[in-house]
Amino acid sequence: MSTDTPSGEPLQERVWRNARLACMVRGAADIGLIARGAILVRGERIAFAGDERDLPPGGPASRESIDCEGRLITPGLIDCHTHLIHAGHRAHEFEQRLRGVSYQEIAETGGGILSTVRATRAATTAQLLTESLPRLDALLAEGVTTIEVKSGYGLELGAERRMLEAARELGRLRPVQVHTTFLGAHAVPPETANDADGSLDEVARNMLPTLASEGLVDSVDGFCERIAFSPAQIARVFAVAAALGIRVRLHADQFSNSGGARVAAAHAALSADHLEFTDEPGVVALARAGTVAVLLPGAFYFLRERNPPPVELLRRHGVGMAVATDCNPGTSPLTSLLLALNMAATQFGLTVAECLAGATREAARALGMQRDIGTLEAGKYADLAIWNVEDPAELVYRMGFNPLHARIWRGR
Ligand code: DI6
Ligand code: FE
Repeated sequence: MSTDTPSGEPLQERVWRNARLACMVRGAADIGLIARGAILVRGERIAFAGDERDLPPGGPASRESIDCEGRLITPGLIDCHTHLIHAGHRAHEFEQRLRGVSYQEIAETGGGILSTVRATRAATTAQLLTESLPRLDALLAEGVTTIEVKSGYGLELGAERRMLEAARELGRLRPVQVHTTFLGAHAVPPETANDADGSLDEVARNMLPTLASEGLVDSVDGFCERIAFSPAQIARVFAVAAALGIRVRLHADQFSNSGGARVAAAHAALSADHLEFTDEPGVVALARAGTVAVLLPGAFYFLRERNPPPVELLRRHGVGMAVATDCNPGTSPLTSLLLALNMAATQFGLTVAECLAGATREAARALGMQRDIGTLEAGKYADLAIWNVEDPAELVYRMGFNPLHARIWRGR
């Protein structure tokens, strides 16, 4: 790793010392805790993370030292599944569901996703940013340093483009890494009525190649469900993504065992998300493909679901588990990743170590970004979250409390 800038100036060095480090390295015991650790950062990347006694000496006289006073440092948190960019809200549908109307009934009578599509299509990019920035700021306040943001409420080229451009703009307006995901296969748009295949043609043959050519697409997603698209229809979109060299992920088996996990695995998806109804063959397929299971307890909780994802099978077959907010106006209006971790523990039975890995190391893998983020290791970006907690378990245990002391993104 270079120690100088292109002009030959020594890179800025900072060391965070007198800290407990949750390194989150795969294979380490529990969370890889180092009791008295230090992190040396050179420029934007970690040069050393480990026991303070092993800290490389020397460095430029300008090396800045920060005494963490024994605080806990984790990798910056990663929210690997959000629909953060959208206009409007669906509080009225929330009240309908409290009166017993199901999510599926609302979707099948023109509400649900299509309600947010109408609001999002009517919004300018500036309006999308005005509505979305407060949600992003809430996540950043809890130590999130990388976020995935999906399209999927435009369902036509111009509006899908505005969503992805707004997502990219978030990363210019705030110190955060934004991973954009094209979700044109989210629902059948109103103008094509019930012609799912026709709308898929527009998604696969026009929207995806066009938006990918504009540099707006980091990965591709779809909603594989009876009220959305079939595995065969999803496979058509994924074939175009593969031809473009773009990785995929999938909303899979959320409300039924509709073959989502298997079609995700068959296309070497980075992640398969929700998975409440995935069966053991589906879990085995995910394990063989190295696909990460992204668990979304906010939607499970908010929809008052009763059938949790097969966590024990995922563990048994060695499928990595990430946890995310699924921040969206219909099934998970949640802007707290810490609360999502609490829900993953209380609703799905994940351990504290699994929850913390789920918002760091495994979330990085779900985004295909594990080379750069997700653990405290030399070579990774210096994305850090420094916490006022005595026990790391407090990060999962509390509900609605934010113990963040400081958030560091790319060393600053
Ligand atoms: N599953 C979900 O939970 C979200 N999208 C999806 O495919 C819900 C999106 C919405 O209801 O607005
Ligand atoms: Fe989602």
